[in-house]
Amino acid sequence: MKKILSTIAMCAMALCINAQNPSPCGPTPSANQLRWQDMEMYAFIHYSLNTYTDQEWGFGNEDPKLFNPSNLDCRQWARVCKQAGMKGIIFTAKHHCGFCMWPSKYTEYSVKNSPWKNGKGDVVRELAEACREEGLEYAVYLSPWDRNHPEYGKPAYVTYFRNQLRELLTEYGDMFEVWFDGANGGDGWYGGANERRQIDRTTYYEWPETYKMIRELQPKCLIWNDGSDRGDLRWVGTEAGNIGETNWSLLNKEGDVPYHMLHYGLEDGNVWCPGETNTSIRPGWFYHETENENVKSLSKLMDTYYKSVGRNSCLLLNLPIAPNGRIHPTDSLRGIAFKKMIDEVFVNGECKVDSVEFATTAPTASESSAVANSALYTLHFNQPTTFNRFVAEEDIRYGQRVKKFSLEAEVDGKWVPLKDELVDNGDGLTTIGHRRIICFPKVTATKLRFTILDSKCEPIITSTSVYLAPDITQDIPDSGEKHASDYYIFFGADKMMFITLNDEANVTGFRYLPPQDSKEGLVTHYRISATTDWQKWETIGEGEFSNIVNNPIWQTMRCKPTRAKIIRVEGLRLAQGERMSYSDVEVLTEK
Ligand code: FUL
Repeated sequence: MKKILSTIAMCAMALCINAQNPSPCGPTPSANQLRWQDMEMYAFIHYSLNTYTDQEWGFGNEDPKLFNPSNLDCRQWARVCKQAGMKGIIFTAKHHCGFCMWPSKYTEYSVKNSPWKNGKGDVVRELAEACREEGLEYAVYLSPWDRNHPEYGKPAYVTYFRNQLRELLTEYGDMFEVWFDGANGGDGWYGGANERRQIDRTTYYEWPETYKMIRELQPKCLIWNDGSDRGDLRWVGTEAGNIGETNWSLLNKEGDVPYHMLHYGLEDGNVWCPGETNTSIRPGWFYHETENENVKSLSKLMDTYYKSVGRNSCLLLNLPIAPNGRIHPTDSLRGIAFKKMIDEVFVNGECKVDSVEFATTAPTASESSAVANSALYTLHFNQPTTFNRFVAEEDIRYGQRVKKFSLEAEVDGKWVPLKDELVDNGDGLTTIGHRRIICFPKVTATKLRFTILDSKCEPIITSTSVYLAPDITQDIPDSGEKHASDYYIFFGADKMMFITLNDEANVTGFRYLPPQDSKEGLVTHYRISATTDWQKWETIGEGEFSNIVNNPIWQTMRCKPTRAKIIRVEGLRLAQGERMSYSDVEVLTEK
């Protein structure tokens, strides 16, 4: 059966609901998950005592008096986020250090004991109000791990955690999401105990009870949980800002979720659990002055957009707050430029499609086993048209169906196959879901053939469209995390590395770039010592590289200037394996 759909004036085609009265195919999204998927982009905001101690993870004993921003302005945050195309904000109400950004009545470790507004301030309230004023959705991150709380690890802490959550759920208006970070590193201050506490992530927090409370108090709130109990949304297995090109919004209700399930979903999963892609506009989640030159470039942000929103996910983009209480101008300008570029492609760059021809059975589907669930859409252009992006959308209300498709452009009378240029292996033409964007080099064609080769059930495509994305010119280059060093490096033992400098110098710090392709040998806890003569060693730093497993970026340790010719790096704890490894190291010296 073939039919020609009527010509549509503008090119983006909202079309082709070919299934009449469709019935669901496998698990389907809840109303909350559907609403969430349409948000597409929203902001994370990381702000806490870490902002004043230059850390990624506070230990839990940092002084609340450090919290005294000169110019805290949640309206500036909300305005910037809105202009950057963000539909909402998720705020770190409490990070791992346990410091509460609202005056919780259950702890003294909060803004109420800071000099800011003489202890009368409430950042959560100011932000919730600013979001409402700007028409943004609002949400919180509440770290289950609390390195300050004396009872952490015992049942009393779980009650405390739930009490805090109840405050947040009841006193600040509607929340669209609640984010329960899965990091449970162990070490902490814990009211002075200063020890390592391990918990059983599957039982300790009694999540089912907590979920019940959330559903009762805020029925529209989505639960993000990196812990054992399945929430409404899943982590994507990396903080680098990309999800798999094959991305099923499904998982199994029970059982472990290893990296490949987080990243690609599970084709035959029995619950709907879409992936939320979280990443920061800077290398770290919190503000560090040393990263002012490392704010992601426009092309890096566009790449992130294609690899998240363009792969059936939503993008949760972090904008940290600087010590003065505002988003740094570099980040806000970059965020706004990012939104402008998205519009440049998907609003101004839309190409006119003159008609779409549709056939339920694709002639080219013969290689596929599921010919019955194939389909062919041919987009016709009256004029040869140049484009480099293709977008397809499924009606996910009835489940996610498409497993494999192809794309071919008719150029000078010949069909030329297209592939996703952002994918290293294969053509990347697999799942679609809510929205799939395929990027390829510019092509000038009179027709584009979109063939669904395999689908779980009859495919329901709601839209197909093509765009011409402009080249990104005058981009600020990604200032590059890679730094090639030319020291003489050798291992004295499996967990001991020596770095010899060309000349003796005043050493002021050490930087470590962990292995990028695996966790094998990655150093989480270190001791660094220095010497001029191999005889007298001085320890110049000892501690943890916070969050290095999930976010393997350059780590910086600073120390008082120390004369040295040789640096010794001891890997006190490794994430995995017995031999420490690195991608690069750097010794910081006085100029
Ligand atoms: C991680 C945390 O440990 C980081 O500090 C950050 O909050 C990130 C979003 O999640 O797991």
